[in-house]
Amino acid sequence: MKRIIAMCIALFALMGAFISSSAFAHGERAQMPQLRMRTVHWMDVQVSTTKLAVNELVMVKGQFMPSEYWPHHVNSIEGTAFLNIGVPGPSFVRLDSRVNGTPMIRSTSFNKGELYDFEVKLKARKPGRYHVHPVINVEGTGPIIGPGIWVEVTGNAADFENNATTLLGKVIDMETYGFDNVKFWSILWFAVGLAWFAYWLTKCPIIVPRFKRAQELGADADKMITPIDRVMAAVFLLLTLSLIGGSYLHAQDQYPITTPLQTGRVEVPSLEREPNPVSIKLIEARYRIPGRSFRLEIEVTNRGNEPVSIGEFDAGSLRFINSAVRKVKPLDESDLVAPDALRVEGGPVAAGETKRVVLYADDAMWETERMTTMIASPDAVVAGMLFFYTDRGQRYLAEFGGPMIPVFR
Ligand SMILES: [Cu+2]
Repeated sequence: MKRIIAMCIALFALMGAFISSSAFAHGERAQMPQLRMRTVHWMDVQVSTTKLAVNELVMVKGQFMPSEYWPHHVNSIEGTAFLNIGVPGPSFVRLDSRVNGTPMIRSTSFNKGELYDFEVKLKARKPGRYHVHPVINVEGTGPIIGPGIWVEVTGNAADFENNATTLLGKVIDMETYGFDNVKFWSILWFAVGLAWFAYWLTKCPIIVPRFKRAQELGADADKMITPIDRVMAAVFLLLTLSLIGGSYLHAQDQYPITTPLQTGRVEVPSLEREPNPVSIKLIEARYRIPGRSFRLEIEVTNRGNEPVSIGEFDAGSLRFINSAVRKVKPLDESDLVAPDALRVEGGPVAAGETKRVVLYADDAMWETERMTTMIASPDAVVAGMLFFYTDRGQRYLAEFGGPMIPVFR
């Protein structure tokens, strides 16, 4: 017996440890590596401030590119998609969100391989420390989560203000608007239902004995319903119908102008961008498990008139930086950037040149961010983004994708 109790205690302690350690993350690591690598590439995600008070604003900005290697078994972003923010609970309100300058109040669709600028304006609602992520919700697929940045909100939740002006010029408080009405109708219908239930509870017999009696009476079971029961039923019916009809007329009278909830879609226009002179072809991708090392062999073609060097390799929101080309500092302790983890063999690619380049992205992040489960997938296709830089700092993006071969020794 004592042993069983001890085992139970140990089990609960283990569960507690598991729950408390997983409470810090919120799903970014749980998503399959293939989904993280082959859905949306996020770039330059930043926040305008990491510390603000309740009622103050923060902008979340950056770029994203839907992958050309979007998995076939997952609904495409070219269907229906919606730009959102992932934070725990209603800790912010979204005042505005835009993609390529177009308001994102409604759903849209995005093209694979196209680069988009996004920005979301948030107002702090509750004090706390939040990991703020941009998110694209894709119909039939779910949320595709971008990199998170810690934002701290100070102040008092009671001071939060969120007023809006209706199309008729009335200023309303969004925190409480219509809440009394919701309370009133919820309580009223609950009371009506309860009264109907209570009436039948006064009848004898009730529930199972009544059911048995009805079985016994067979075709004559209707005789159990008395004339008073019928009168009460009519009263309840009349009361319900007149409440619905009367409140409908009252609402029509009080709010003569209403608009339905808007569900139409919006189109996002493409932006004019400088032509990209860099193109790449994947020769081979290998992931060596013992070394947590991703080896990529590619053929780079540079059609521009300046040499380009590879400065960054991104896969599934993990960033591996070639410190010889650029210096990057992590934004905070959870920023998934390895400032010196990308080794490039083959050097810069000269103007007009086509050459083979081998990259090594070696870091424990593959393991800690649970990307290594990519070897367990029946569809071992990976994708990622390479950042090429000219000497004057101009950046060109090139996506790679294809099968990955695991190396176990
Ligand atoms: Cu997070």
